[in-house]
Amino acid sequence: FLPSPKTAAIVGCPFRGGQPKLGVDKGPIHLVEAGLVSQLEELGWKVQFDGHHQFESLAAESDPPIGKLKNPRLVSKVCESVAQAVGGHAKAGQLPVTLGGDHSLAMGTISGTLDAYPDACVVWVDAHADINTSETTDSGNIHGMPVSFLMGLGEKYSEFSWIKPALRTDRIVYIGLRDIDSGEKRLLRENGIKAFSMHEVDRYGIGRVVEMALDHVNPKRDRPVHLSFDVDALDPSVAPSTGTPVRGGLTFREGHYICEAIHETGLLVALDLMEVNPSLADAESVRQTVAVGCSLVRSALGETLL
Ligand code: HAR
Ligand code: MN
Ligand code: MN
Ligand code: MN
Repeated sequence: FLPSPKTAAIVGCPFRGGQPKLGVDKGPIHLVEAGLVSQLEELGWKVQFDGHHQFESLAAESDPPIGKLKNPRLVSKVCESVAQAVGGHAKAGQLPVTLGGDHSLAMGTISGTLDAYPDACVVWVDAHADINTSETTDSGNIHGMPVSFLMGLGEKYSEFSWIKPALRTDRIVYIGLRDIDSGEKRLLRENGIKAFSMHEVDRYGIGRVVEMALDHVNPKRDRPVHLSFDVDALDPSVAPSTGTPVRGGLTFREGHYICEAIHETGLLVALDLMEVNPSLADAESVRQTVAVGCSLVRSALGETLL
């Protein structure tokens, strides 16, 4: 799908409004400072990076909760601007690499991808399903809800009316899940959404899981793929610096294998790397998490072991 020279556009999104913890807005800064741009250039990519996006001007004067939704106006405006950035890069034939920031940003990134590639499918790698609606959420944190907004599940709010419910329930597949709220389990079941939890990773191994995941969303291997990777999919021993770590996660290799296998399809058109929080855990854990983040992006963009 991408013309050569292959160009990646780094979309740095220092944003934390979809959840309450400080620091996740610093994730993209650390990833770029660790040398991500030159690492991708060494893989042969042209890399466009015109600085991190600035969202301050989008802050609403007052942003009280709407129902249970926290920071709704800010999250909506930020994601709308991210959708335009990602969609613009994708339409220009570039591969947007969005660095978060919290995972509410995926409302923007996936909207942008589907605007440029309406038949794209999504591989969502995460400990969490992020499919709560404003009705099912306990926390009110919108980073736990982007998938429901993209699908048009749950109540509609005029503040989010820019989002087209463009994501079909059969065009997303999850890998790595292990912390799903009961309301989310029901939404997954009722909508027939395919998910490979850590149980399936244990049972089948990551190789077969990725193959089965792609068989579900992309049986003929002809649809563009958007990979949305929440770093908390990895085990906390591998990626400790993240806001909602959950034990029992993907190993270093399992995480990288997913990225490598998706690269091998030749179908990747957009990538998110989300929820790196350099304010959580000690300096060595932060260094380790940022390094793993960079290395996942390199794998998705073609770095091989041999
Ligand atoms: N399910 C919980 C909620 O909705 C927690 C999910 C948020 N954590 C994430 N997203 N990092 O993947 O609040
Ligand atoms: Mn840009
Ligand atoms: Mn997530
Ligand atoms: Mn998560």
